[in-house]
Order: sequence, then C-alpha cells, then structure tokens
Amino acid sequence: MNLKEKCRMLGLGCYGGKQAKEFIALGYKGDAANGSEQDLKALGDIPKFRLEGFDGFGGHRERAEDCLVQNSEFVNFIENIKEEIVFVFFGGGGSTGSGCATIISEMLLGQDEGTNRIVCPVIALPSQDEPIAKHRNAYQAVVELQELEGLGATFFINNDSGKDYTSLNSTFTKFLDTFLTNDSYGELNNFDESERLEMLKDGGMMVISLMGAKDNQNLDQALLLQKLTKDGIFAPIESNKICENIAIIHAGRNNADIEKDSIIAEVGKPKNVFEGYNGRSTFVAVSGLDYPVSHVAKLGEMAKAAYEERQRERKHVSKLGSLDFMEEKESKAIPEKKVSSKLAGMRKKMQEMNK
Ligand SMILES: Nc1nc2c(ncn2[C@@H]2O[C@H](COP(=O)(O)OP(=O)(O)OP(=O)(O)O)[C@@H](O)[C@H]2O)c(=O)[nH]1
Ligand SMILES: [Mg+2]
Repeated sequence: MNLKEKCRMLGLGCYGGKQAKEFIALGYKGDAANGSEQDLKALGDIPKFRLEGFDGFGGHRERAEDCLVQNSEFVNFIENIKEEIVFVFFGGGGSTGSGCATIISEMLLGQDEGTNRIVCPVIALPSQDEPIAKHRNAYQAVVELQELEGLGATFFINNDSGKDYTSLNSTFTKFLDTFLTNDSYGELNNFDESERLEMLKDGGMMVISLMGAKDNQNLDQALLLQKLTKDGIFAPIESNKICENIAIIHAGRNNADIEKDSIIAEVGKPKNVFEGYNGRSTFVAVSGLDYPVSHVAKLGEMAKAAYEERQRERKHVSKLGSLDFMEEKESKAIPEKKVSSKLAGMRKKMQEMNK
C-alpha cells in the first residue's frame, strides 16, 4: 500500500473544500464539509457534508462548537475515519473551516489510542490586505494548533504569495502529491516511504519546493532555497534554524544537483537528510521547523492595530446636531381652532345621545 492510499483529505469551509477537491481529482480519498449550500454546489460531484443550520459562521469561529453539536452525523463520520494519515485543509481567516479544524484535528488525534494516526493541518493564512477579522481568526487558529499535542506536520500557505488562489491551490497539490507519491529511484539511494512518514510525524511546520532546471541545464539553487524558506507559497520560516529532517530528490541521474550544505545553511542542522535521485524536477522538503511565529504575530499585530484605530475613531462618531432654527422658541399659546356651527351642533347631539 503506498502512502496515497493511507491518506484522507478533509476540506473544511470554502477553501478547504476547493483544496480537497484537487486531491480527490488525483484519486485520493477525501470529503468536503461546509454549511454553505452554494459553496458545496460549486465543488461539483465529490463526497460532501452539509453542516445543517450553519450557512457560514459570519466570521465567528466560536460557533464551531454549536455547529458540531448539532451535526452529529458529521461528527460520527469523523470519529469513524480509518485512514492513518489525515490532512485537514482550511482557511485560517474564515470561520467555518477555521473554527471546526482545530476541534476536528483534536478529535482525530484523540481517538483510536495506539494507532498513531498522523494529523496534518493545512492552513491558508490571509494576505496582509484582508480585513482584521480574518487576521484575528487566523491568529487564533494558529494559537489553538500550537496547543494540540501530537499533531503532525503543519503546512502554512501564505496568501500574500499570490492573488491567484487557483494557481496557489494547484501548486500546493503538486508539491504535496509529489511528496506522497514520487517513486523515482536511483542506484545510490532512495527517499522511501518510512522516511516520508517520519517527516509527516514531525510536529511543527513543513515546507516543500519543487523546481525544474533552467534551460534543462543547471538548477537555480539560490532561487529554489528562496522559494523554500522566504517567498514561496508557504509563510517565511523562522530564522532560528530549528528543523528535524530534510528530504531531497535530485533530478540528476545519480548525481546531486543541489548541495545539502546550502540547504542546511538556510534551515539549520537536521537530525537526518533523506536523499533520492532521478526525480523529474528537483524536490526539497524540510520538516520539524518552528511554527512561523513571526509571520503570524505580524497578522495578529495588524489586527490589533486596526482594532485600536477603529476604537479611537468611534470616539469621534459623527452625530447630527440640532439646527439653530429648530431651537427657535415656539409660542406656547395654541391658537383656538374655529369649529363650524354644524360640527358643534353634531357634537352636542352626540353628547346628548350618550347621556
Ligand atoms: N490559498 C487559498 N486561500 C483561500 C482560498 N479561498 C479562500 N481563502 C482564504 O480563506 C479565507 C476565508 O476562508 P473560507 O474558507 O472562505 O471561510 P469558511 O471556512 O467557508 O468560513 P465562513 O466565514 O463561515 O464562510 C480568506 O481569508 C482567504 O485568505 C483559496 O482557494 N486558496
Ligand atoms: Mg464559507
């Protein structure tokens, strides 16, 4: 059984569903869950769960608890997932996915004691120009992920790296699929399945880069490393040089097209370096990195600064004052209305009738 068959791809909320759909198209097992009928319809014919009564959480991650309580069929499904590796995709800035993902990851870790399930969250981090509620939600989701004991590798997609979500999603799909399924082999060494599992089990952040040689000649090593650690599809890694394992699949036939030491200089000294050969492109993955705390803290600070600015501005709320001419004193004396003799006569008659 290869790693692909051991995986389940779970997409929560709008982004989560789109990302899961890409893997399902490649033959992975997967499902999407969302309260929004429209979002689910847009995904076409893939396995899906409608979270009844919660057509979006309107920015409120905390509604996830109530939502899961009211959707026991979905909770039962989660509790009966049998796969050894579960990827949980969600937009950190949203609310349905962001709120449910941390609870569901914890559920997946907690059950089946002794089976060593590997749970790998994939969180899309909002770009800097998104509203503060998105930054706040993403920040909170990362805080909650940090608290989960035994979590596997976490992937932090950086939405600042491109406005085109479709291409961002398909690039990530290609990277992760290559990691899970690449079966190139060489005489010198191979990057095997147990080594891949080892890396998915490493808690902390994981990054991947995949690059073809320039003009089919030389690999631009510096560019590959820059994409891996600074401005690729993932959040920039911390500069503290903490990591667990490095994997390299060289594109060269039994010769190294990227130097190990140049990767180590960027990410730190690993416990182990797993190498393979004969890849179609050069592939590098690093696991066990610290969470990208500086990047996420920046999102949190931006949310805080924007919140404080809103509070300050609220003190200067514009209110309509009264206009001078409205304050002119009206004469208290109410002019007596003239009543016609007919009306007066009618009223007199009514009073007499009621006596
Ligand atoms: N990388 C990537 N990010 C996305 C994509 N779609 C949405 N996002 C990000 O996800 C965040 C919104 O999350 P959604 O998945 O739309 O939210 P949700 O889980 O459906 O939650 P609701 O607020 O209840 O609708 C945005 O702030 C974006 O940053 C996508 O296709 N790719
Ligand atoms: Mg939504």
